[in-house]
Amino acid sequence: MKEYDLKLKDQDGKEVIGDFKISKDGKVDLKNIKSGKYSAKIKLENNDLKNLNVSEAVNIKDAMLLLNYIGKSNTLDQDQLIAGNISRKNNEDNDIDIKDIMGIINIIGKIDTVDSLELRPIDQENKNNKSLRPDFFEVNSGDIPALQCYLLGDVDGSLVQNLL
Ligand SMILES: [Ca+2]
Ligand SMILES: [Ca+2]
Repeated sequence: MKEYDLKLKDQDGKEVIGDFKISKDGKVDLKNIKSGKYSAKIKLENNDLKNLNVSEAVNIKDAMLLLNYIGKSNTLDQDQLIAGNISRKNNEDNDIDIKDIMGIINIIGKIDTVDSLELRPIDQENKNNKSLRPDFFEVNSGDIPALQCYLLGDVDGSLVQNLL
């Protein structure tokens, strides 16, 4: 796997200036940032989008998973709920609804473009906790929690399995 650039934001949504990477073995190097809460995305370049087949990773299967979830004919696990929750009000909406399905349709129809992967902390102690993982993760003196990456819209995680 190649190295990817990370875009970091602090708790107030301000971009953190610096050169942050996710390394070939999937680790994030954040030695030089202050303790606090951050959110992170992996920035994808045009070449990455092609190499990772991002446009194929978000497809009608993902939309159907959400549709059936809303119709209560299937359940989704925590990872699938995070990846499916494209439409969020003020980053606080944890619900899956028709707007999230529209988000997927817009990606399929190339009305919206995907240019990044989301990173979320993995709650090791509460793996079965159904509440959604927060956007922000704590950094304490250089130590960062385990992070999982998601392509929003890729509900079944077909891309992320390829990437990590
Ligand atoms: Ca939503
Ligand atoms: Ca998919």
